[in-house]
Amino acid sequence: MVGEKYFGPIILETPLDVTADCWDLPFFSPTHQQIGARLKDWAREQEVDERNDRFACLDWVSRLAKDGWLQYCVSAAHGGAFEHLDSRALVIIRETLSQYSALADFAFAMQGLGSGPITLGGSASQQNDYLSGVCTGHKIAAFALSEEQAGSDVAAMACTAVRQADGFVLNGEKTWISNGGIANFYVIFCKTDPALGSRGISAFIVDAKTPGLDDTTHLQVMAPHPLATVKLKDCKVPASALLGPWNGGFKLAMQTLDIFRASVAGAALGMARRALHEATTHAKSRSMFKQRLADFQITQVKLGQMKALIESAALLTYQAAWLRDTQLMGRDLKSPEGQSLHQRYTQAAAMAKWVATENAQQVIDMALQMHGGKGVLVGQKIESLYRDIRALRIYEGATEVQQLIVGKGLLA
Ligand code: COS
Repeated sequence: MVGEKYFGPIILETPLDVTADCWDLPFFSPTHQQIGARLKDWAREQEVDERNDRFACLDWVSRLAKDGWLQYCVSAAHGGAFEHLDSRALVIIRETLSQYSALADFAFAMQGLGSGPITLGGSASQQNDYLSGVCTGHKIAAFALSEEQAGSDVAAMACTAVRQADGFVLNGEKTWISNGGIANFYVIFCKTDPALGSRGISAFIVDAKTPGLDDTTHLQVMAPHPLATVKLKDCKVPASALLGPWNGGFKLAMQTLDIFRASVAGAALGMARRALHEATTHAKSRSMFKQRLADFQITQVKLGQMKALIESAALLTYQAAWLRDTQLMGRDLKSPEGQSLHQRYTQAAAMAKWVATENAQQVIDMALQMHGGKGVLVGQKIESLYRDIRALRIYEGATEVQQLIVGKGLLA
C-alpha cells in the first residue's frame, strides 16, 4: 500500500495514564505538569485517519494549531506560550503525543524544527513573516540540511548558493527532508564558501513555490510520514532570504539541533512508555501453560528491565531540558561560563537523544517479543511502534554522532 499506513483511525483501547508519575520530578514546574495533563486529555479525544500520511499530517497540524499546542513551537513575541522555546514543554509534549500517534508527534516536532533557525537567528521581519503562521498552522515548516552525501558529515554538503546583484541562486539537492512536499517554506542550508568547510555554509528561507524548487519526489519509509527530496535548479531567492550571518549556517543548524535533540529523546520515551503499557496489558490477559503470562518470573524480569531502561533515559532527557531552560537561557554565551554551560548542554542533549532512542528500541523489541506472533500483526500498536521508533536513532544526528559529540566534548 504505497504511501499509506496499514491501519485506520487511532483507537485507544485502554485509557492511557502511563506518564502520571513522571513529571513530579524536580526538573518540572507545575506549569509543565499541567501542560502534560491537559495534552493527555486532548490526545485521548482525537481520532485521525492516518491511512494517508500527507493528509493526516496536515490534519494533525491544523488540530494542534487550533487547540493551541503549536504555541510551544514559537516564542511569545509570535504567539508562543513561553518567552523563549521551552525545552521541558517540548519534551513533555512529544513524550505525550508519541504515546498516541507517531505522526502527531512528527507534525508537532517539524513545526518547531523547521522554524527553529528563524526563531534563533531570524531578523525581526523574517520572524514576523513566518513564526506566527507556524503557530497558527497556516505555514508548514521544513528544515533542509541533509544531502545524499552529507548526512552526519554536514560540512560535505554540495548544494550551493551564489550571490548575485539582487539576491542568491541556489543549486543542488537536499534529501530525507521531513515535511517535504507539504511545507510552505524550507530553511535550506547551502555552501556559500566551499573552501571553508563547515565555516562556509549559510542558511536561506525559501518559499516552497519559488521557481526552481521541486519538492515532488516523495520518499517511502517504513513508518510513513511526509518525506521528500528537494531539488534546487537555478532557484533564485531575494537578498532578504539569507537567514542569520553569512557563513554562519553550520552553527545555526547545530544550535537548532541542540534544542530539538532533547525533544527527540522525549518522543522516544513516549513510544517506549506506550510499549511497556502494551506489554503489561498483554501479559495480564494472555494465558499459557495454565497461568497468565504475567505470572512467569521471566515476564516480570523483562518488564522490570524495560521500566529501568525507560526511567534511566527519562532522567537524562529531563535533565538536559532542565539544564537548558534553567541554567543556560539568559546567559551570555560568549562568556567563559556561558560557553562551558553551552558545551555541557550540547553533551547532555546528545546523551539524552542517544540513550533514549536506543533504550526505546530495546524496550519496544522486548515488548513485541512478549506479544509473540500477535506482535508482528499489522494493526497491532506494538507492530507500528517497532517501525516508528527506528528512524529516531538516525534523524537529527545518528546515535554514533551523539556519542562522538560527547567523546569530543570530554577531550576538548
Ligand atoms: N552549537 C554551536 N556551535 C557549534 C555546535 C553547537 N552545538 N557544535 C559545533 N559548533 C561549532 C564549533 O564550535 C565550531 O566552531 P568554529 O568554526 O568557530 O571553530 C564549528 O561549529 C565546527 O565544529 P566541529 O569542528 O565540532 O564540527 P564537525 O565538522 O567536527 O561536526 C558533528 C561535528 C559531526 C557533530 C556535526 O556535523 C553533526 O552534528 N552532524 C550530524 C548532523 C545531523 O544531525 N544531521 C541530521 C540532519 S537533520 S534531520
